[in-house]
Amino acid sequence: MGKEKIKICDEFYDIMPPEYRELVDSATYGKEGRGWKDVGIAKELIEEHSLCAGCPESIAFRYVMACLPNPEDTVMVGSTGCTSLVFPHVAVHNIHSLFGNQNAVASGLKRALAYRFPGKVKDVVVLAGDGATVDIGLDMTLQSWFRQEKFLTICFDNELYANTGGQESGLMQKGFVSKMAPAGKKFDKVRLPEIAEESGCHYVATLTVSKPNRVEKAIRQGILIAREVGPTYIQLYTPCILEIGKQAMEGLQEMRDSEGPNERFAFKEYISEEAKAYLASLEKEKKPAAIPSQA
Ligand SMILES: Cc1ncc(C[n+]2csc(CCOP(=O)(O)OP(=O)(O)O)c2C)c(N)n1
Ligand code: SF4
Repeated sequence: MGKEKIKICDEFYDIMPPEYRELVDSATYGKEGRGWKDVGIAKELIEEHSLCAGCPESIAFRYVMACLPNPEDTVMVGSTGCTSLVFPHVAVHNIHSLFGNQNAVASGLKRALAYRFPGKVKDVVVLAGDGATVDIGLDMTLQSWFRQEKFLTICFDNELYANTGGQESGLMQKGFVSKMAPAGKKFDKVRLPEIAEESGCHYVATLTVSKPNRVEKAIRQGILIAREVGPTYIQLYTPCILEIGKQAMEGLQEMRDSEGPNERFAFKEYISEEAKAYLASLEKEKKPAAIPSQA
């Protein structure tokens, strides 16, 4: 949604619903310097959602939306799961793909956009749960990285299949017992960030969504590097508070507890040499889409 696309003509301005006028007047799209700080102010950054109350996926989604460097020319590709409940509320072009197929769909889409709009920046961002990314969609995820497809893959890692009641996923912790996996997970959490690095991703980050500055920087870097260099991957811990038995207000603390230096979501970042050189060139040119400096 761009400001030009939602502009209200002067003749109708006074009869438009106040909510719509507010949406248009306070829209951040097209503005320089937009970012996570706009969450809670701008309606297009997901005012309402149909996730469980307090689900960390909702704030993660808002940060992603607020941090897209080029929202009007971005297409998001989603997959079935709790994440897909938010897409109907998202003011960005988006495609719902068959469960697990998201990276295959994004590959074709990115190539088609490059062909159809030569010389224009069109970003593609995949956003899916761990079941879709690591289990059922792993083949499509890996093959897109092997082919060096130029888009960012974001995994909302809640360490299980939340939307279907809590089945075991490859990203579940060893020993964890969920409603639909009563025997407990028998092996360690699959190390997808390491696999992403070995599979040709040029930027890989693992983090929770407890620190918005850090999330913003990761999302921007992931998109800019994917645009020019090659595939990128971000794994965000968005705990399913329902499955781990937490209250709506306890998601943030759960993320803080899981990101200590020796915890499984300690902040980790990998940047390939090619991507480092590209980021340095952006910094030198001081491009408007530059990355925020605070980590
Ligand atoms: C092809 C296909 N297989 C299976 C399903 C059933 N299904 C719907 S949501 C879901 C789990 C999603 O888990 P995950 O990707 O981890 O996302 P979450 O709900 O945890 O955010 C499954 C297996 C489906 N809809 N389509
Ligand atoms: S089931 Fe879990 S992941 Fe899904 S919306 Fe509820 S809290 Fe969030």
